[in-house]
Amino acid sequence: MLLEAFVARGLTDLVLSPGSRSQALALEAARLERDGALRLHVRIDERVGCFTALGIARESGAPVLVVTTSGTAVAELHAATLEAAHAGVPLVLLTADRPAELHGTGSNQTTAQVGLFGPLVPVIDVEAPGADPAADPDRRAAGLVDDVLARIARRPGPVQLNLAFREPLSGPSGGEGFAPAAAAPETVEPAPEAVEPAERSWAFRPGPEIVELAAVPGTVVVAGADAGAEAEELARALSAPLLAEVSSGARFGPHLVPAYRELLRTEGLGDRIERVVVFGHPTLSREIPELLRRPGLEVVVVRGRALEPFDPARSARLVDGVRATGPGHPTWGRSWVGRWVHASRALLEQPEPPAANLSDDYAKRSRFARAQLEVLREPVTRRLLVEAVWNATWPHDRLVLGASRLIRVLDGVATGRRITVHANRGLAGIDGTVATATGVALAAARAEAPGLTRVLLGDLALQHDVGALLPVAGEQLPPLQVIVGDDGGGTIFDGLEVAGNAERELFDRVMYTPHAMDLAALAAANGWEHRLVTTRGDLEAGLAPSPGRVLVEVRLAR
Ligand SMILES: Cc1ncc(C[n+]2csc(CCOP(=O)(O)OP(=O)(O)O)c2C)c(N)n1
Ligand SMILES: [Mg+2]
Repeated sequence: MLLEAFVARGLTDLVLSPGSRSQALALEAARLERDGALRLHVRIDERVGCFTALGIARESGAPVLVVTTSGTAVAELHAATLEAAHAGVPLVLLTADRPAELHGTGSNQTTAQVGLFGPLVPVIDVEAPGADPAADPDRRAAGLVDDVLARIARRPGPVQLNLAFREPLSGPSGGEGFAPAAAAPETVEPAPEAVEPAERSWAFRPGPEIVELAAVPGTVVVAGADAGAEAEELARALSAPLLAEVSSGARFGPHLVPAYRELLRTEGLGDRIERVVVFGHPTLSREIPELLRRPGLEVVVVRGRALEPFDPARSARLVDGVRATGPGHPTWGRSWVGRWVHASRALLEQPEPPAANLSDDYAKRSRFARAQLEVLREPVTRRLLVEAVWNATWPHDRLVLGASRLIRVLDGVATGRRITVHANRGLAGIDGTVATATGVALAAARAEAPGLTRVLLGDLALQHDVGALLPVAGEQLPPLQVIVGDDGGGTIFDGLEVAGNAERELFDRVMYTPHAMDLAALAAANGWEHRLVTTRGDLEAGLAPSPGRVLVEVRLAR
């Protein structure tokens, strides 16, 4: 009945891992799945499960339910839960627990689950029901659900509902434990905001503080992770260059400045900035935080879903939205934006590949053919790879980017494309990337969205999440293309100062951390198609869309 109440409020997806203490919830989930009321995803590893839930929630925008048993199972949720807390992604963690009388007695699989996730995650602790025959379980469940969803509406992110279950753990009605009669009243009474029966009562709504800004010279708009298309719109309205990260959802439009990092250090551009409007969570460059710390700068930060508004100097004006007053594109506006956009284009220009030669001269034609062949045989570079993935992604596709070096390479070169990009930049962990992408693909499949989900990550990030490659019996797993830039280890660290100072052998042992994975064997063991890409010529076929689960191994030089 608890899960039914969540379903009645519009939640559609539940990820669970098996266990004894949580059996009543699990069986209710299975029944709801059979009745077509719920999409159920079963994963043995709670860590994979929770990152999958995070991906579903990211793509669908709706909170996802996660069910675990007690003990270390709950701790496995921690990484994805912290990411969700920082990025403002809604999750409902239903963690089964032992009743109060078993705590502190050395009881099996019993630990301090309340407060486990720290101060960032609200927890509602629900004691196991007493023997009160007057308690109305349905009303109790509805009150709890309203409370959880009201908390998510106020502050998007994870909420833990810690549910104690007393033996017998499941009965003919599918278990009574989640209909708590003895719950502490202040935790189960619905908050005033919760009395909103409408579906999607959990939806994120920005606060009321909207500031009006006039277009003035020297303004730039910064779009960090999850900024959204709003940032692009405002850049046009304010006649401002748009410094949008690839994870922003705003990497497009006529004001986009892909080479923003270099230009922030360029005389006549970066040094002319007087005002910055920030959306989302910038994480991909050193230059943006440096910019925001400049003295004398006016900084307006738009609070979004993320836990912390991005304000490195602790001096920004925090608002819920920005509206432009007056006309965009005043006379100076075109030249201010134009200088940024043109300078960026010039910086990113690449030498053209040899042009087709239609000459009658055999020698000329064969020289051209040889040159072309040579180009196709070139080893894949990081830039080639990221550009190929970016350009293969269309508005109906989805791209998930891992926290490896490649997201930064892409951020330096990606030209404008209005595409759906997901990246776990709340805490920028290399963990859970494949599971997150699987969740994104699952949500897209459920919405019958066309197109393909691709995930681009490094070899260590893949190694961190091999559990997410496992096949799942009894479930239709969605098509997914996992593209691994394999440079043998963590080459992101080669760019750190320590790489030049430390002894190479020691550095490699503990930072580069070479791997010994055989990706073809890994793919075969888990039922994935394996494609190997070593040259520029292999890229197109390597990234070709297909309906299955494909692991694309792209060999990169260290
Ligand atoms: C969970 C977690 N552990 C460790 C790190 C630190 N870290 C950042 S990047 C990285 C290595 C990434 O290696 P790889 O995925 O191969 O990408 P590459 O840099 O080689 O392209 C590590 C360990 C992290 N961000 N998250
Ligand atoms: Mg690597």
